[in-house]
Amino acid sequence: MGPILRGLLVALPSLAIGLEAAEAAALTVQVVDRAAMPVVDAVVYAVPAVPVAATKAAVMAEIAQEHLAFTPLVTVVETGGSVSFPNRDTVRHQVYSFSPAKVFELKLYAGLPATPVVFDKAGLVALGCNIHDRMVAYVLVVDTPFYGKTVAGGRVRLDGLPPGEYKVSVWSPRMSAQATPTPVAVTTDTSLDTIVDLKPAS
Ligand SMILES: [Cu+2]
Repeated sequence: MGPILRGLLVALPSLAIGLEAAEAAALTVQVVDRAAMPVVDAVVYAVPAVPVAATKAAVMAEIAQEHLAFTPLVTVVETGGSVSFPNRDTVRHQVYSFSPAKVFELKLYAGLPATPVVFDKAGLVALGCNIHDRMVAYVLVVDTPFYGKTVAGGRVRLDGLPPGEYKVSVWSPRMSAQATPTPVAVTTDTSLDTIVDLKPAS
């Protein structure tokens, strides 16, 4: 066996390991409160230390108005994402936000407004309706394609994360304070448990 071939055989295993490590991983996060009860409908998002190219097509989010309420209460979009606001009630609504991340107003309307609203700045946007004071909803605009909302068990699975360092954040309107993002090194499929402080039930 010549020296060149021997060198190749030695190099091959390490090359294979290198390829494996580059595969995308999943991050599963469980969110519980101080009483260890699962928190559902919490937004979980992982911001990579090194920005990644878009891995999925942008989806148009929808916040409907039904029975004089916004549905869903919480929506998360990547920065630059759009949201449509179909009105499925028989009364008209006037949707607005005064939040610094997105100030806008949809003049009194019925049906589907012609253009969706683009959320081009990261941050929390609180929505209201000028006609119905009790209507409230939130759009959390995040600088990452890796986000989701917790379901039963307080769990959410974020897929397709390239290996690397991430800062994982949790947000819910039920939380009493903004939690500090948790640094997480993702190499293979990874799990993270987080505890959040909730506002007292009213
Ligand atoms: Cu309204």
